[in-house]
Amino acid sequence: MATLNEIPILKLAEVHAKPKGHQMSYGTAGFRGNASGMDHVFFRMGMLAVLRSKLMKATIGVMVTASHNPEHDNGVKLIDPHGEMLTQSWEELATSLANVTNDELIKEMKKIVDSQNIQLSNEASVFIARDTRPSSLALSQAVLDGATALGATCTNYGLLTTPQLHHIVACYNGGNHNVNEEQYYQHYANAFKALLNENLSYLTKKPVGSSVTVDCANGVGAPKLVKLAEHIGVNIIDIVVHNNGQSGKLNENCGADYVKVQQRAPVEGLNMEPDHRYASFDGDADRLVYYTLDSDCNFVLLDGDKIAALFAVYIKELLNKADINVRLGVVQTAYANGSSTNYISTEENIEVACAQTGVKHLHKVATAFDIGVYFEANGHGTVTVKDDCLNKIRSAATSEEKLQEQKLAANKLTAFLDVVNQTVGDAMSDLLAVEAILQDKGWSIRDWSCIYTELPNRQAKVKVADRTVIETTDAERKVTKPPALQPAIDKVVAEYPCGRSFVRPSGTEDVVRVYAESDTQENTDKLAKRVSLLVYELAGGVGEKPQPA
Ligand code: G16
Repeated sequence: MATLNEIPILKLAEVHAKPKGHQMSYGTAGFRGNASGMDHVFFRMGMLAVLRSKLMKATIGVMVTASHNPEHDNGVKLIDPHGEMLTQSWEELATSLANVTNDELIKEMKKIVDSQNIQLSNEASVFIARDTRPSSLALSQAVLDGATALGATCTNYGLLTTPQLHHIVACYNGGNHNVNEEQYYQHYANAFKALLNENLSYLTKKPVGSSVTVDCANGVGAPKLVKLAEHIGVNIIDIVVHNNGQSGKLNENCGADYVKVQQRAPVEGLNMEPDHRYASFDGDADRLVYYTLDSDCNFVLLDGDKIAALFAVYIKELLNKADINVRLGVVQTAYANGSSTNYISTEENIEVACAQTGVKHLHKVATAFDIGVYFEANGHGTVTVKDDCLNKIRSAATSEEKLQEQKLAANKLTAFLDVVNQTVGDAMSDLLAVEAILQDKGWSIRDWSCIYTELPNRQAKVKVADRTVIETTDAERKVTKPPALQPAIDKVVAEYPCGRSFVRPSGTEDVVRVYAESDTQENTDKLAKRVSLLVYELAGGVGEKPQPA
């Protein structure tokens, strides 16, 4: 029976030694924190990926990125065989492995091998990629060291967006062993062109407007989006890349998180014009938000909620046209604007479910629907389709029992679903899907933004000594600990018309997040400030005290 090859593991573990007392836990999307002092975590996650690969008899992905976090942070996301996030039952194993001392490392690994009944003689394969952070190159080397210490075959893809690595892992495990970055571009470019040319008569229709300007957060999305656009062709899509990393810092005053949370455009040089389409990616290009200026030059944000509404209604219309009866649903989180939930569920009569923050949670709920559209308000999301549902749509496209118009709608829906990266939220593929829908509907960004009007909303962050003192329930909409906090929040919320507010500890940053919405922006800002103050006072706030508005 094969055993762990302890000597090379321990030698490399010395090189990637754990700083004394350093503790981390697997958060909303893997480990995240200040890059310095995290080297051992990456080394150990390389080893964990090998164990998972041996267990699943499949390739596992390891992405080195801290996504929307500041440039000095870094993080690691593990990708399971079908391109989904690491299964939750392994998050605890990851946390334990990251936190043991070097002396306990072998014992901990043996514990995982025994508890999961892993056959160490099985082959292992690990795919690795990284974002553009200055620390990412060295930290991806730590992952490689960990994976090779356990004898895995490793493929290092260098710079990729997170969704590109998800796509490559899923395709490879699905049997396409020629998959690579180039195949990603070919796949999405061809799918987009097929949707436009064959289904939307693009060449005979007027394009929806000018170019789309994309702020790539000075991250890895910039060079990758340029490549995707080249594969599609400038005569078909005109993408202007902004914040391409040549000068500014990653995610600093730009990117999807900045735009969503600050509700304003990136600081540097966009020179926005009314009704032009603008979009922002985050640091690893798995989030997308759109925005524009209205005719009075007010900033108008079209966030993940609006993308979800656009996708869901478009899919519903095509299902109706094709006379296909399947269960379509939208999955949101507590951050979803109340108006979006009302529009999708009441006005459009589409089922809506609420999940905990983190795409891993939304993805799971979405797959319970035949077609599940899931988006976090921050722009992270995609569409999932059950295999038998996809087959039903495909066969409707050629069925002799269907009318020509119904077949065309089914064909268009098949083509649309091909543009979407079903493994995970993907800013590039979501951008193509949005552009295609607007094209098909002949809609401007203003038409899209008018489908419903958001309730004014505000997000804030509060620093506390230990954010784990806050515990939540009901998809994070209610606080259970500290016990005095929820009644205090309820009391304040009741003072504001259409008021809603919740707080939750972040799983990617060392802060407590506060969300508030109500009838006016002024009231919303007051509500957010008052709830922030409650968190500060009742959950051990540190540093600057939030001041009432
Ligand atoms: C990650 C997760 C998202 C989550 C976000 C913020 O995004 O993938 O699902 O919404 O973190 O999480 P939290 O509020 O717990 O900090 P990303 O784009 O940073 O990977």
